[in-house]
Amino acid sequence: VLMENVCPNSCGWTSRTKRPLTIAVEGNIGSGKTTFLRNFEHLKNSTIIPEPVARWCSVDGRFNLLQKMYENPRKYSLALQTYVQLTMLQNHRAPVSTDFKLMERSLYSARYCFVENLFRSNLLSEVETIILDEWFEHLITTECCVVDLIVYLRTDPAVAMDRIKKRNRDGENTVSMDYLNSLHDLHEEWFAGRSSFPMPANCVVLDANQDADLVKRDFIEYVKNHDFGGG
Ligand code: DCP
Repeated sequence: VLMENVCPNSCGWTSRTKRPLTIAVEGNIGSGKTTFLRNFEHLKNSTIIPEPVARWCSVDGRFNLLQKMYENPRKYSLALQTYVQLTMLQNHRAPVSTDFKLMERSLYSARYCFVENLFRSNLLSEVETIILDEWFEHLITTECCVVDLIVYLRTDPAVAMDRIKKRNRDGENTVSMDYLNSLHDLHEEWFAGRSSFPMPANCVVLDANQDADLVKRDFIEYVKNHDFGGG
């Protein structure tokens, strides 16, 4: 009897189920990921996975963990990154019935950009980083965490800062230029293949300093020149 190759995480995919083509949208805080994803909401063959940030702001309906982390990063960075990893995993695992699945961020940028940045700035200790990393390495061995394409919305940190100020999210008033610059550098090194972290998928880099319409135009141009199947 042939055993069906069921995902050990019982996420609903089997070797007989077609995995959706999964696209993760990455970029600094304020690079316009949410706005970019809104462009595809009307497509019948695509599912947009809502960003988990709302959950980070309301853990158990009571704790704004994102705000707590910005107020006291030494105390709350591990808690936030643990929760980010859980909610991202849930997004990777979320089964969809469409050909395409578009996610805001992924487990990969959480580890390679955010956790790395907190570690380098001594806001996560070495042992905390090792534990997050062991979880991460374990999680990405499963098929549900496979990403096919990463869209990098590249922005100057100053442009990202302007957008963050305009939207005025609770807690983010303490985001500094230094913080944005270091996150930017980590994204840049990763996408340029200059970091020690691997790129888990093909990637496309878009100039996201531009207006949202032009970013969308550039992406559509990229898609036209590449075969993604499904139309
Ligand atoms: N964040 C974090 N650790 C992570 C991921 C995000 O501390 N691993 C924080 C940074 C922001 C908030 O969570 O304060 C949301 O960041 P995102 O970049 O994921 O989402 P944005 O809403 O800022 O994206 P955009 O403006 O591009 O739509």
